[in-house]
Formats: sequence, structure tokens, C-alpha cells
Amino acid sequence: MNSEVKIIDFTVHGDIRGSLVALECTKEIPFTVRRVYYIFGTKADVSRGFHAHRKLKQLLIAVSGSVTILCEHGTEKKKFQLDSPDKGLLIEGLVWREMHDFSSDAVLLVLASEYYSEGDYIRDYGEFLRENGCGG
Ligand code: T46
Repeated sequence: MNSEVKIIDFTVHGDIRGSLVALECTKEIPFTVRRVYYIFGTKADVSRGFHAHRKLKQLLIAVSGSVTILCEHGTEKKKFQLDSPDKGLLIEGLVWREMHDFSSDAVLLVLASEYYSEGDYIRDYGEFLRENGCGG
């Protein structure tokens, strides 16, 4: 499958009481959600990820705090700063991802297109480069 990484800006419904973001499958979320997980309590000097997925589509949202996501796919390598609940990072297909610089209040919510499957992970960077068609 093709790989893609992009920021999706959400509509914020705000009034005097505060703000609300609503996400619906096939609208803001371009896939059917089969799994939800969230990451919190990661220390600032700890990085996570360091793997790619073969098939998975995911939408990552920093619902609190901030985190830097490094994505590599094809010939592109790019850093994204997730620091607001009004945007999400869509990651589809064969993309190497690393998560760095978690703020102490970071809560990273992830909506995923598939159930958890260790078989979908590529945890070896050399294997990722081979499957990505960039040698290794
Ligand atoms: C990803 C990034 C953004 C489960 O049992 N079920 C799950 O759905 C997940 C995601 C993880 N786990 C277990 C597997 C490990 O024993 O939770 C433990 C930590 O998982 P992992 O080391 O893979 O976590 P991260 O933060 O490195 O990566 C996670 C996701 O695994 C990955 O799909 O894209 O967040």
C-alpha cells in the first residue's frame, strides 16, 4: 500500500464553556477505527517507537501537552510537533516513526485501523530500509 504522512486540522466547536472536537470515521478519520490506545507518563529524556508498520493506518493526537514525531518514508524524513488537541497526524502504510521530547503532561491518543498485531511491526531499521526500497 502507499504510504502517507500528513497533519489533519480539526474543527473546534468552542463557546464560553470551552472547546470540543468531534471525530467521525470516514470524515475526519479516513479509516474505520478498530483500536484506541494512549501513551502518557513518558519522561522527557525517553523516546519511543523506532518501528514501522506494514498495513496500519493511525491518527495521532496530543490531547494534552506536546510530543515530536519523526516520520520517514520513501525518500522523505520529517519532524512534526504535536502540541494541540485541534490537530492530528495521519500515518498510513510503511512509515518509520519515532516519538521524542514528551512534555510531562503529554497524553498521546492514537486511533488505529487494525487490532494489535505484532506481525505488522517492522522493528529493525535495516529491514525497513529494504522494504522501503532504500537499500540497507
Ligand atoms: C505506534 C506508536 C505511535 C499492546 O498490547 N497493544 C497495543 O495496541 C499496543 C499499541 C501496544 N501493546 C503493548 C506492546 C508492548 O508490550 O504495549 C507495549 C508497548 O508498546 P510499544 O513498545 O510498541 O509502544 P511504542 O510507544 O513504542 O509504539 C506505539 C505503538 O506500538 C505503535 O504502533 O505506531 O505507538
